[in-house]
Amino acid sequence: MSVKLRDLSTTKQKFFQVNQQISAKQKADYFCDGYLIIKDFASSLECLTLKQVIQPYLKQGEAEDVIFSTQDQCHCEEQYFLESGNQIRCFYEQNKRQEDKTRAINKVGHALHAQDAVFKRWSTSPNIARLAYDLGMKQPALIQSMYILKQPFVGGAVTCHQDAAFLHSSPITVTGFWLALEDASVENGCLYAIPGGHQSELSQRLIRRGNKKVHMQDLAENEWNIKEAIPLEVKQGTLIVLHGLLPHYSPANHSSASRHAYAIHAVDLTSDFSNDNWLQDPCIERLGHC
Ligand SMILES: O=C(O)CCC(=O)C(=O)O
Repeated sequence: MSVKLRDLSTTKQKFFQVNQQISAKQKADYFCDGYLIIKDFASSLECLTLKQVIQPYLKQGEAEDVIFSTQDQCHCEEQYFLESGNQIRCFYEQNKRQEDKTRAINKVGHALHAQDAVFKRWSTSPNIARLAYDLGMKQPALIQSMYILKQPFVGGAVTCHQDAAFLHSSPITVTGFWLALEDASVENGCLYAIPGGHQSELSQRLIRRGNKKVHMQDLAENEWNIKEAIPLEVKQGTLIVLHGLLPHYSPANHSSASRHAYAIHAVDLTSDFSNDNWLQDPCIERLGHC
């Protein structure tokens, strides 16, 4: 019997496995290391569903040829990128081959959490909400989402960064929830992070001036040593929570296995979201208390 996954996610059948509250030890680990790894956060059905629901967006063929590269940030000058904060748009790898566009998609962003019913349901689930409150957020709200494909052989590197460089607020509250939709290993470009690196200052900020201009501004000397980064190899369904000041990156994928992930970013609405962030007019999805 073939299963219609999209239907499954909207019927009464259980789409989410229900997760427990995190323990005091997990919370302490998060504040010590700047990240928290939660195994089996999502079921294989949830992962499969999200992987299926993304497919039509990859095939829609309307995507402009905008490359997403953290090496030179050239995408940042493009209106297609700047206006994607409340849209669902595809971005390409730097070394894409013209004849096979779908296989060269780097990521889909930045409002799946609001503009697609299934992604919205997963992103705003009580599991994510509970986690955000458990980690001390007072009024957590999702503002950005990305489906990252890291496709075989072409999946590019993401340079070392702190998420607060892109989603800045005073005080800094941005928190990333990164779900492995496929196993992530050293071979296919898993995340790397510097344990405890979130205790360093914010080193850069992507600043937007007006409608067209964005630039990366250096704020402080990098205090972190990238050699201290460790690979976060995880299985499908694992969630990695990332503190907004944690330096993290992922190398290119030179293997034959893809490394799909879904990342959502929340801020605390009690903090002031900086009005010179690249992301303006985001889709805000508040996470309810549960
Ligand atoms: O998935 C990746 O390779 C990078 C993701 C990332 O940097 C993020 O979600 O902040």
